[in-house]
Amino acid sequence: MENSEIKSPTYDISKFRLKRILNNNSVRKSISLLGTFPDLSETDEAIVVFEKNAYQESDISTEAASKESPAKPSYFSAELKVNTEFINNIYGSFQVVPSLDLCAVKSTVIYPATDKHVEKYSICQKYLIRETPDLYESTTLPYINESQFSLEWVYNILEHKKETERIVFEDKDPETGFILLPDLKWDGRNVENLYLLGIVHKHDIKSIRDLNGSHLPLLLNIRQSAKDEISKRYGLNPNQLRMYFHYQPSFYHLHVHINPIRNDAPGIWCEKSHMLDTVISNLELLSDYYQRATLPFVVYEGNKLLDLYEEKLTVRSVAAPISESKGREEEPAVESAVDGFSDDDPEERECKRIRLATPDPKEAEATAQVCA
Ligand code: M7G
Repeated sequence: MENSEIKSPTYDISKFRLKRILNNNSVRKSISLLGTFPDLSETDEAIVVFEKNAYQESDISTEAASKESPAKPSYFSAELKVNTEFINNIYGSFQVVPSLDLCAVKSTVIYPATDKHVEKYSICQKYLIRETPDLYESTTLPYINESQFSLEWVYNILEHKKETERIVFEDKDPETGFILLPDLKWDGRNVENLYLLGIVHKHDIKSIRDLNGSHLPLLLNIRQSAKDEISKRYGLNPNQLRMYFHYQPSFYHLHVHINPIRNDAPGIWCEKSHMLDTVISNLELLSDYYQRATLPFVVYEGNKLLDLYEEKLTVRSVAAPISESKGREEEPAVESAVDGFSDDDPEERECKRIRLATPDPKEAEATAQVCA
């Protein structure tokens, strides 16, 4: 929320009115919706995200309850409603509806949602930018300073105004301290898909780009203290944890993402994540590594930063049509790189480009690439 006056709006999720679907992810079993809460405002837009929860092992328990282990909700109970689709020989297909306790859907609401939120939750074309230190100073930094998500929720956590009861661990040292707590994305039920955030107390580190050798005590403290606490509290082996930063992050106040490596959490792709271990090692080798390095990052269609980069680099446009093999070279180029899409609607086209042309050799040297 851009408006710092807005503290905690109240809404009734059941009164949500859908305008359009922003993203329907069948792999993650999540759907992001844009709409309004008409009882509050006809104009303020809201985003509602529904995500089916992962299974907990206790959900499928078949053990009878005892004094030591009282009954927990399980699929295999008298409450299970079973609709048989077919049984053919040794194969059976069913739709089952478990007890109410097991039907919960994790829901996130952002209200009022800004255009930036709509962009973030929409499915869109993505591009890879290779950001040199100069490009960071001239293009990314001014953009971040002028247009970024509010950090109000972060300061609310650090100042113990919100989510206080969710804090898992805190080190209050102003230089090396941090707060460890569940990420908004974690359902909080299942250690299998545990997702914690380590938010630093220091206020002047926007992202890994600002990190230097003087921050090593902070980073080493986060690595050790978070591992110790997670091992103690959740029984997870510290060597099974993935600890990483995003570049670019959505929120420019340094925070570490932590989840188990056996779980493919959202946002762990190599084009977005920088392992805490690697960051520490880079800084140990070279104190100003992140002021000298070229850092790649992904930018989405619709983001103003992409337009700013487009003014300097060739990001969207590509020089030549696809030439799939040498044997096909005599075939006429049916489509130019820009026109090579069947959608007539230019807006649709922006978001649906699925073919990549081979860049001109000179362009291959350019500091931006188009990615699938
Ligand atoms: P990021 O790398 O800045 O952006 O991470 P990303 O969303 O592209 O990953 C910010 C992290 O903060 C994300 O994992 C969010 O799910 C999480 N997050 C965002 N908000 C608004 C909240 C919040 O209010 N509370 C908590 N606990 N986590 C949040």
